[in-house]
Amino acid sequence: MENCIFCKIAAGIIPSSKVYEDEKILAFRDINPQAPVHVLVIPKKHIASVDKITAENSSLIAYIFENIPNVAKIAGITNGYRVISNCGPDACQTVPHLHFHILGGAPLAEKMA
Ligand code: DGP
Repeated sequence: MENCIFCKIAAGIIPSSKVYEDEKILAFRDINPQAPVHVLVIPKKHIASVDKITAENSSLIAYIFENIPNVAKIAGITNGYRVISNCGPDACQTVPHLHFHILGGAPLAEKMA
């Protein structure tokens, strides 16, 4: 999708620090890490947010989750992690391309909001 920063990262137009890539998904390090390990996992196909998950695209979401344990392992996480997806303005979603934050590498805050 034109002017989508994560579509450009998925296409290799904008460089990223890649952790894992295959034909369907890309995992790369967040530019503004909020934990010692902070990786974003995205579908290469543009989906705007969790709010746009449907029966037609949910197999891709399942595929992302099937791969998250491996992404966390490759990223060096050994003692647990948090998976977050901000959806919409109240959740402070800043990039309107579905992404799952994987945060770990140290004990995280107990509160999520
Ligand atoms: P969210 O607020 O959930 O939409 O998170 C978007 C995240 O994307 C935020 O933590 C910073 C990250 N980010 C934004 N632009 C770039 C970029 O160009 N490269 C990388 N690696 N991360 C980015």
